[in-house]
Amino acid sequence: AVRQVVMSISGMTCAACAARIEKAVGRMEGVQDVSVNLALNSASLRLQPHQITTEQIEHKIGQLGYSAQVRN
Ligand code: 9UX
Repeated sequence: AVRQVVMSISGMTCAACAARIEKAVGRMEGVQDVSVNLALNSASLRLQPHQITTEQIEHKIGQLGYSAQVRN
């Protein structure tokens, strides 16, 4: 099964910020696809729920110096 998730991200100020997040999150086990939209302050992800949690992704983005939370 695949879970489609949208996250709100704060703290991005340039295109390289979005690229950093895409690269780091895209390397995580269980992330099938990630696309970060700088203008919308959001990320769209496809996850394998048995391999990764949204909390792990939020934590990773936090380590990079941004803040992320799942958008409901
Ligand atoms: Mo450019 Mo985005 O230095 O932090 S990567 S502002």
